[in-house]
Amino acid sequence: MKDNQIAVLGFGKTGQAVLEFVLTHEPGASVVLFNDAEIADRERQEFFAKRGVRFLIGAEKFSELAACRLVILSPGFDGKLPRFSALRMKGVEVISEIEYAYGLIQARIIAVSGSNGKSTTVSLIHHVLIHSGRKSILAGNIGFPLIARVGDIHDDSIVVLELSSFQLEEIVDFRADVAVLLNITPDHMDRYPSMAAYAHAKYNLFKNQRPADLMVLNADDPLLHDVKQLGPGKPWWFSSTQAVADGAFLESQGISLSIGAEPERISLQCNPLRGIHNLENIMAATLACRAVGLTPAEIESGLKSFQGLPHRMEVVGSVGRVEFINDSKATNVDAALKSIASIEGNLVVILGGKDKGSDFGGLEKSLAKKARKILLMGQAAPLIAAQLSALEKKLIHVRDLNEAVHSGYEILRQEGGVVLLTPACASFDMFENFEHRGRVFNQEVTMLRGREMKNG
Ligand code: UMA
Repeated sequence: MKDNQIAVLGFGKTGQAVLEFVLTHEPGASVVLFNDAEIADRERQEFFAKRGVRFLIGAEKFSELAACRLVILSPGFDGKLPRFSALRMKGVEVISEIEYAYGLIQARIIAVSGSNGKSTTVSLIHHVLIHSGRKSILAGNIGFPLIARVGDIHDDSIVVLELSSFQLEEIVDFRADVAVLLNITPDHMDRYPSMAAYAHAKYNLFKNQRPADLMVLNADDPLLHDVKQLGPGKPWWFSSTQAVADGAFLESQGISLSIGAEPERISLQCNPLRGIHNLENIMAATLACRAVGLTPAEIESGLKSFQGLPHRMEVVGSVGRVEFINDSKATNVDAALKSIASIEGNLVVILGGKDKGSDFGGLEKSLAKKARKILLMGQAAPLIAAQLSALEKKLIHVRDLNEAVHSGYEILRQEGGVVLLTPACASFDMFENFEHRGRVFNQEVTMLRGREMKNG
């Protein structure tokens, strides 16, 4: 890239990791950073500007990218938009961060996608691999850009990569030895014109696989049945409802595996994760670990010591008889449905945030059956209220998480029960991200507990 111009798009986690990489590894290139919005973090901007990065801020500066040889996209950028076709027409190479980083590594890759459960599944796989002494590198949508981990990856490493549909849209050569697709349910309908377009982005996970590679697929998801359309890899299935050949299924407090000559079994007696959806994640993780050579005993031992992740059905604690659960990562309707289904007894649900073009009517049946009250907050609150108008008597509008935590507590303090934060929305209307929203929820619960203890 000597004497050429490289553009990095986006000044978030990904863009900054790509900047670090190109500044170190492409010393002869001139580097520009493009961002549509103003950059809030002036200190970081200054840090990179001092190292020679030229900043192009604002959509009107996009045309200047035509002078670049290479443009590297952060996942938030939609590469299908006409402004990118125009760049490509001018001969500029436009690639995603994942594709750029993939070109630099040789190790085996386990890639995981799906509308829900990705982060839990990659964390499980990574945990079990490390527990059994393998060199696992965790990266991707879970929060660690792949490019930032390239220097740590050796030929004998196993890269465990969480991929979102955004990251899969721009796949050209990327190939995973083991590709896991957990489920496809509506999400990001503000970015895709249809469910078919969203599913198609997910199917890219398989497109470069070879016949010896593995596809790990949910047998209960009709959008994953047409294996021939998905790719040439060998399918292994998992199911929480039926026995499957070539895969994993549930059987008396454990997982049965039917992938070799002899059936195998993994006990789930010490499973720390709630809900059927997590059993699916565990089965998918088990198959991925089996695919890279771990024994059932190694997998069982690793699973036992997995702690779960923050902001995913995280039990924050109890105040009196009220338990608070933080599922801030449930940013779509399907994820919220699964969380609600996994809780028994009195329930108050906190919904709302930034809408992504969702159909909240999908929650009606489950909420009618299980929720005592539904607390609505954020930008999407009026829309959710309109779509759940049949449940009007259960709906309460709250200003913020502080009010939600206090109202939930007051509603349940006599009889006891669970207050569940499962927003079914993105967080960006009120918070930096879902982690920030989850942390605020946890803090509010801690403060409430302190106040109640003081009051005796
Ligand atoms: N930006 C523009 N124009 C655009 C889009 C974004 O200028 O059209 C700028 C923003 O102003 C900002 C930067 O780009 O400065 C943000 O880039 P980004 O949206 O790609 O976010 P990153 O911080 O790089 O984080 C991304 C993923 N975010 C998204 O896909 C939206 C993170 O996933 C991921 O952890 C990280 O890369 C590391 O791989 C988060 C996410 O919400 C968790 N993912 C979605 C999901 O899970 O549903 C897909």
